[in-house]
Amino acid sequence: MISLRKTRLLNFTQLYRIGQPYKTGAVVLPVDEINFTPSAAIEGMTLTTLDSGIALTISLSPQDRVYGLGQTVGPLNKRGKKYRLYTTDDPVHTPDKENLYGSHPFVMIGSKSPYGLSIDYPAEICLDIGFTDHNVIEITIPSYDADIYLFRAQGHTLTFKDIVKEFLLLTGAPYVPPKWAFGYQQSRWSYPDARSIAQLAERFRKEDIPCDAIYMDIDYMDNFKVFTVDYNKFPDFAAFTGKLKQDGFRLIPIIDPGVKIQDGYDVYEEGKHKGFFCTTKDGSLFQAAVWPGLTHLPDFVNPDARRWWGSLCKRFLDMGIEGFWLDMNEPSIFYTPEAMAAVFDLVSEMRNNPEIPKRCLQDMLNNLSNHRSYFHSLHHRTPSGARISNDKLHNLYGTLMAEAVADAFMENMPGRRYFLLSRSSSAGLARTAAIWTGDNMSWWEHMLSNIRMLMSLNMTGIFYNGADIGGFGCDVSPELMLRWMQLGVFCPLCRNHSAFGTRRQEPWAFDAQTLNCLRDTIKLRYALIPCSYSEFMRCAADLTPFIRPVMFDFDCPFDVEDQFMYGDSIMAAPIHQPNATGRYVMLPQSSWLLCQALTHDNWAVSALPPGVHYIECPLNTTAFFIKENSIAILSEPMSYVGQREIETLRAVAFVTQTARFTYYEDDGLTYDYKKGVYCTLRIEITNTNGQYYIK
Ligand code: MIG
Repeated sequence: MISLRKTRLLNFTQLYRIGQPYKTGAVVLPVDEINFTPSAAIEGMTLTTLDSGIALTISLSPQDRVYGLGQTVGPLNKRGKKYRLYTTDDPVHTPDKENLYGSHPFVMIGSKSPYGLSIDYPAEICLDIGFTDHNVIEITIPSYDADIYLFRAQGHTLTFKDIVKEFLLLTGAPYVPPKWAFGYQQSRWSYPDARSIAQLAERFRKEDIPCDAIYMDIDYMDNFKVFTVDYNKFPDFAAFTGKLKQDGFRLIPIIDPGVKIQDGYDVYEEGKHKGFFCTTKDGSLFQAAVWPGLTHLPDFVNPDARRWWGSLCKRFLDMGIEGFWLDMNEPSIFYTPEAMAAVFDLVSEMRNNPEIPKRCLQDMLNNLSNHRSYFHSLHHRTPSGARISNDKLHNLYGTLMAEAVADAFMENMPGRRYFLLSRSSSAGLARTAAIWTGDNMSWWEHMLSNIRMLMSLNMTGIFYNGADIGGFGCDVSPELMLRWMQLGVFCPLCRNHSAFGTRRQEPWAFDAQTLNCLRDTIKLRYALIPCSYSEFMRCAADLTPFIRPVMFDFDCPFDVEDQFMYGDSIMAAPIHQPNATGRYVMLPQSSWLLCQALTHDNWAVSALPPGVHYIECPLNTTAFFIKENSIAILSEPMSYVGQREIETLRAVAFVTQTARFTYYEDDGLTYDYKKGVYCTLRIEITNTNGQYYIK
């Protein structure tokens, strides 16, 4: 018999505690100090004890939608698929995949009166959401210890937005990046040295393409040794960082967790000496092969190891770095020495025994990366000193790494906002960092994935996120690049990144016409920053998803998964299909102003009534909508955020009665806004019989 207790929290949360759950840190409320009362059942679901854990069964009505889960492949409405929340480095995001880099066990279920469910558990959770049986959700957890949060109001109807807000009250307010993070960002695996980065920066200014950040992928390091800079490539890194910052560019180096095993390498020596690396069950150091060759993985579960990692980050902060991207933190393991030895054994055996099918070797090689057995044998030390297998708290690794780095920023740049992207994430990451969605491909299908993940990630509190624009793997066509950049106008993180060996993706890597259109598109993004930033900051304070399904705001006759609200005034409807010169859109409830932007200040606008419409959108046009009685605010685009003071704001409004917008501005760099240091400008436009009044 498992122990089940319950309590009430916040406005409409019920916490069901099964056994003695591991303290994941996902929840910011002090739930351990609460008095629980015994419970016989979890309201609205069946709890079953299995041989190796528990199962929760929930029935679905035909019209129920299921939203959430943060970063997964597949539809926005999660119904009809199986998911496995176990963070993994899987670079091929095909529809069959059940897990990616993040784990966000939070779903909202329903249609007219939805309720929410969040599971606080640090390792594998399997969800069969109407896959085996269309009308049943079955969730299995391989443990007898977990916290189940139910968000369900008694006596009144909740909206999806209410539930997200309650979830964020529970897990913490979303991470807010510095304002420059709303600019365009350029990346590539890799810009290897100071010279190539300087040329890149110069080219942006020469081409008159705004840009705020340049990424440094793994090749900046000396032999992939984390926290080193190859000084042959960067003779004076601090001076280089400073010079770029003067020109309006932030440099963002990548940080991988694996520490190269090499005598004399200080990070390795110190980590080993202080016992900060993960071990095997018997306490010997665990070896994982990643980019540097054989490495040890830092034990981020240990708070002292986290502080140590933070102190290493300081080396970069002292050289002017204000942002990092954290890669490989699922954690990713290419192979272990033991697994490789087994490959060699098989190869020798095959030499002697031609009967062994070649497929055996093929299978073995295919299963080499991130084999589940590695995470069983990888061990951490909990704060109480006990050894625990990574498999039991697997999903926390990336989030704990991000926390270590965030703490270093907060300690060393007190009061200043930092920029932090993590690839892996779990509940709780949303308050310390942002994510990019990993290794997508230059496929049209992945634009649609990008759109859906924007919304699902916003539901879990990761408001600031984005995919590699243009696609990471494979070669991009100019058309796909351009359409994706048009989507990028409405992605909080607007970063063009591509893999080693693929076609170049910088804006000038294509023909002249594509270059011109990309420039216009990026400038449109910059012109909209006053609007985007005002809305983002408001949503972050209100705990309302910045990007959300149209169904969250309106009654829709049917669901649309490829349009989204971007704040309150704007609805994006990106083109995500090849050879399209337009698309169908669904305009819910009110009339909408169709904006067809050629450049930031050359738009055709027309009002459309509610319903389904086909809209024209040639390749050189970014199309989006302004809601009836709403305002969008624009400024002249700059070469980078904060280049000049904003002197003139332009309003594009669609007013049949009264429209309001609150323009928001702060220093963009500190947390002083939390102390009230910001200014707002309330803009109101009234239409009285065709006469417009502005105040
Ligand atoms: O094994 O650092 O998702 O953005 O360019 C690949 C090289 C490692 C994966 C990241 C990608 C990055 C790449 N990394």
